[in-house]
Amino acid sequence: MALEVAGQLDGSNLKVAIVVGRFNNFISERLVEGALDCLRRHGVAEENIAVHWTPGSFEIPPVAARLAQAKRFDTVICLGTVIRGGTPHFEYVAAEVTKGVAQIALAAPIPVTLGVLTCDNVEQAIERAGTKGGNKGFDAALAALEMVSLYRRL
Ligand code: INI
Repeated sequence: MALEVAGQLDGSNLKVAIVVGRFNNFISERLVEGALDCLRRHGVAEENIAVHWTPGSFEIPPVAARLAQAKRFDTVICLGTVIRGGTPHFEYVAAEVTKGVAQIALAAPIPVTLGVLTCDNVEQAIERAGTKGGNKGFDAALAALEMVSLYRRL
């Protein structure tokens, strides 16, 4: 019988940092609500959750990097909303935030998860922020809880 190693979803006693870009606030706030809903429902205490707001998604990685090294949290959840506009700006912001969070996640001693939407239009973003596509903030929080548990079993 092979050894199977997988994480559990128990948030009690965990300290959780959320980093969220304020840009496209209407959507990003829904992602935060989804993440908070997930954390509360899995036993994370209100006083153990800290939400950090950045101006936009581009600024998420430097804040997440500091939080991931701060030894004050068990996991960092990155949330933001990047929506394509009429210029290539979207491509740069989307690439930097996803690449940046991935690099931090590889180097950090704690799990760092990605709930940053990269959408072609507002409708796609709404779909993923609490309507028919679920809530990617909730999903990123759930992944964070599972990864904390998994790291402790490695
Ligand atoms: N930031 C976002 O979070 N989403 C976007 O869609 C976006 N667009 O498309 O411009 C965006 N830009 C701001 C960027 O994240 C920085 O805050 C800004 O460039 C200042 O450094």
